[in-house]
Amino acid sequence: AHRQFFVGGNWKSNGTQASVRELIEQVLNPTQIDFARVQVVVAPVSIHLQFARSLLKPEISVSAQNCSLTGPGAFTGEVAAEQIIDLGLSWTILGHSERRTLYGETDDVVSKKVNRALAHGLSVIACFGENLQEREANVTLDVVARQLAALKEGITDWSKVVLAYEPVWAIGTGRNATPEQAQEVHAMIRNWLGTNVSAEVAAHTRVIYGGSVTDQNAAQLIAQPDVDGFLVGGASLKPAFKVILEATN
Ligand code: G2H
Repeated sequence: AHRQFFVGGNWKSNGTQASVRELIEQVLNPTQIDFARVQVVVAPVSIHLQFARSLLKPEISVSAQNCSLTGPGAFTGEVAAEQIIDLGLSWTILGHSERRTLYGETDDVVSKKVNRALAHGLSVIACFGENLQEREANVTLDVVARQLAALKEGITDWSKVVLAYEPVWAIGTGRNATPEQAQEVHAMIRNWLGTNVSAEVAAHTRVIYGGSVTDQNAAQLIAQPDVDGFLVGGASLKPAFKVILEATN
């Protein structure tokens, strides 16, 4: 099955209005991208969402980095799916490992957030992956299967979900998974989808890799049959992002 590649830029809690403008005007907008081959989505901090949207060319989508488990109301500091939709945006990242480890989001919370985001019309980049201790204990595939099973509980429309496999030991560490390590887990994810969801979902769902993707390793990673793109953190804030985007051409 042909799957459109997907490259996400997760800007995390970085940037100023000036740096966001520079990145968009000097790196993102000028890069020649075949949008029929690759879908490109960037995720600025929430207070930069509209600003980024106003500067980016229309083919590049803008995503939130998180979305509330609750609706609009008395929930100080939270941004609800309805408010992301109201900005004219259609994506959110959910379950990033930094949300899980630093802000206590459990598999169950992430699954419920995914469910609520989909119910309100958002598409979701759903993140998961094992930590170093789990990899060293050789339980990676069990951990990923557990995380996928929890996500599945919340997913009502797989066509609106991109799965982002992000091994925690590779995040922001400069230690990326090798192409073989990524392919092994991505193939297992696709196999899991075939067994536990459907052959069609297994064939069509984009499974992207995140964790220290750079201009140096992007081409080798994307060459793997089950790697459908990337969620890029640090390198998505730099001119290197252009090279990563071009790796999908
Ligand atoms: C993983 C990734 C983006 P980085 O968190 O989601 O970040 O590329 O900096 O490891």
